Amino acid sequence: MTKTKEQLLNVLGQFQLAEKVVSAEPFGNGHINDTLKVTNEKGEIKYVLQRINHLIFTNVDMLQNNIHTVTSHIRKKLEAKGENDIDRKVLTFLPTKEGKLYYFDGDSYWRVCLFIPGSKSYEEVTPELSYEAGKAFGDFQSMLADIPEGTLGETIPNFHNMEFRLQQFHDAIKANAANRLDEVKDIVDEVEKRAEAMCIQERLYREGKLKKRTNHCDTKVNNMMFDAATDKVLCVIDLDTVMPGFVLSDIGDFIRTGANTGAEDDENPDNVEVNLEIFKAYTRGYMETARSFLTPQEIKLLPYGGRLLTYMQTVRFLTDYINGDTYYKIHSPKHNLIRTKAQFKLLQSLEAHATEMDGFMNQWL
Ligand code: GN1
Ligand code: MG
Repeated sequence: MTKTKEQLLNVLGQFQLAEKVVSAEPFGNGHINDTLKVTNEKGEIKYVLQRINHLIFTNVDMLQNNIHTVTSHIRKKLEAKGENDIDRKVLTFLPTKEGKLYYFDGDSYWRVCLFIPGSKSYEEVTPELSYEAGKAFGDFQSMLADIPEGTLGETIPNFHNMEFRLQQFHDAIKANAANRLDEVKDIVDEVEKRAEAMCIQERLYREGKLKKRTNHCDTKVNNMMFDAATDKVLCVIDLDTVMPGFVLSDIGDFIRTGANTGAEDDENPDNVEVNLEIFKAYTRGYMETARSFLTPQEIKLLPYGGRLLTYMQTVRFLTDYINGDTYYKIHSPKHNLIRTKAQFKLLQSLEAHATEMDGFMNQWL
């Protein structure tokens, strides 16, 4: 339900804000939650207001508790390192006047965090930004590596579990709810061909050869804030999917989103190729900060992570198309199919460069 300005200001009035705010306007371009920038009377952005998509994040209590645990943990680490400017290096969520981590207005769940002054975000990646992003996401994982098992919940159960995503895909095919199966037959076959090879992590986990770690699980370049003056990463944002899972998520999703010469939903698959410079720069940065906790087996698998997450996203977009577009926000009737084809083209390009990308890891083995 769209909210009027008065309703939004009323929601904001429920939180412990330090200053008067006058407007809340759409901000960024996430596919899941609604994000608004909140300005004061001088027109300065002071806060970020988000309406949580509770059809997707069904356990809002768990979600907000996870985020509270993660941000407090990082804050303590930064304090212990003697860092300054900590409010710009970790998100600060504001409690409601009743001291809760979110506000429920009868139909929507809301939360507010401080906007980080002097920061900017990027939608496009250069090798320099990619290296900085790799260091930052590796550092993020490394700071969270000592959160005891069982502390964080899975805010979306089995979020990056490939076997589970294939199960959902097969359920969608069986139901054929939108009658679209004929149209996507060829790409369904391509997905099936690769299914077994893409479930390595789940198998290794069952055999006790791979452990779960705390991952960000949405490592797009636009999920970090850069210092506008220095282009160094200040802070990792979009913490909804920080949860226990398999380690390849956080390199894989960056390769998928950052190391693509085209767009995630490029209408012309010819535009879509892997950009190896971006991959190498991210990997170098990531290895600088993540090496200390990675096992040799995980290091070896990192480029496979790019193939896996691209395959997973192909499966997720295709499943949503087959289901009749019930999950992702779409901007045109065939948007999910266009996304599927663009992701599949990226997967083919990653497969064509697999030997070179896998070989790049030898320097750390
Ligand atoms: C969603 O919210 P956003 O747009 O950053 C999705 C990711 C997908 C991505 C595809 C909770 O992320 O998993 O990779 O779209 N988030 C959720 O662009 O499903
Ligand atoms: Mg996001």
